[in-house]
Amino acid sequence: MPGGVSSPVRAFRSVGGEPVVFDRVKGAYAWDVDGNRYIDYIGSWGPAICGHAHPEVLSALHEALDKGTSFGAPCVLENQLAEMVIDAVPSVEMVRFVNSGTEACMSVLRLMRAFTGREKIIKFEGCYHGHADMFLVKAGSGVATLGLPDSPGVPRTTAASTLTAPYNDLEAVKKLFAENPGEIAGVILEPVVGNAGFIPPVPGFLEGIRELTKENGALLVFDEVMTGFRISYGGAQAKFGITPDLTTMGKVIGGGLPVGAYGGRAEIMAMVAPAGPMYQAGTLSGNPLAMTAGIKTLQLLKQPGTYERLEAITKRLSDGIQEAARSAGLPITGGSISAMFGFFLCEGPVRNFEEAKAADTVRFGKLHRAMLERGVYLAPSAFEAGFTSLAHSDEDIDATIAAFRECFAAIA
Ligand code: KE4
Repeated sequence: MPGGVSSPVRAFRSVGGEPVVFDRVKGAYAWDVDGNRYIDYIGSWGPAICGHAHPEVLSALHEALDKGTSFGAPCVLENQLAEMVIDAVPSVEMVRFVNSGTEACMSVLRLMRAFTGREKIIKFEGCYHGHADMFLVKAGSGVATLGLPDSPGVPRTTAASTLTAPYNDLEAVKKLFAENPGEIAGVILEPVVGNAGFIPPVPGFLEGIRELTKENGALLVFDEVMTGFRISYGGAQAKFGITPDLTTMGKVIGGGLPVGAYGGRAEIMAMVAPAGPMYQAGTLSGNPLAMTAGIKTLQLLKQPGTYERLEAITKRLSDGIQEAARSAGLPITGGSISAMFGFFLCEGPVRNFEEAKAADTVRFGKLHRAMLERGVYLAPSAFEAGFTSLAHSDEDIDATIAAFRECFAAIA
């Protein structure tokens, strides 16, 4: 397997050392094949928001398994999850399930172009929308982690239709619209960036993008693959009160099984085959196991007090990390929103990917290894966000902050 992994960021290339090989996960913890336990702040990159291998998710899956693993035909479970997503996410009146966030973003891009008849899109430097060709232009996540100049294999003509701007820079977006009148199908962005490290929108940015897309007859897509059902039950769009035209989702809605989804205004989604002419399909889309895990996960998240708990433990962790670095005399900037957090080892502020690149990635590598040795598993990249779950206890947070204190002192 190239690099010994099924996904590049797992290879620890940017933090050094050999990746940890997992044997099992449960709640807030992961165990490697040598039996070492880690407090896990990746949570499978987002899906494990209720904690890994939640007993109610597992028992629902055990029950579903006896009825088969894949139908390749409509099943009630798809409609049940679809209704939950439609009820929860303000922009979604109609939804299509796929099998990954990449597939969701790739499909929504085709839909944007089909609906507007325009070809160009705007994305933001450092944002990651999966690995489809047109998004591998100044992308984040593993592309940024590995310092890849975008990616070979992406046709120049494809990349030429992808315009980019710095995150949080409304003037740059305004300029792109002025330079490409009537040609831009839409703008896609992470409403809270998690793939260039954790970068929240500055006040007015999301509202400004919403206005600019409306003024220019372009669509607004929130890529909520990471923020969906994590920033709030209705995603970042509910938290910030900005309604896009289309939304992509993944991770949490699959409860740990492969699921992606795209949805939005019914008049736009009605273009998707077989209701309309825009083709998109998938053998395992809507399969009963993934739907079951998603339904149970969303039912657990809908319980009262969920997001208050997630907000509280994550803010305490983030504040603890900041305080630990500062008391070791190290520059740090960062923060948290709901169950997502991050930090950069530099003075800050960090409002876009260019500023994120000022972070001390060598020192981050030392920190990552030192934390691993203390049983804390952080994303193996300075350009990823961290994730908490309902399974992280107050003791886990205390132990993590203590480990950060020791490690920052050791690497100062
Ligand atoms: P997947 O194809 O990996 O399911 O989703 C792609 C994607 C799309 N949009 C956003 C905002 C995302 O964060 C992602 C995937 N996130 C990365 C973590 N930064 C997945 C981890 C990996 O690539 O191994």
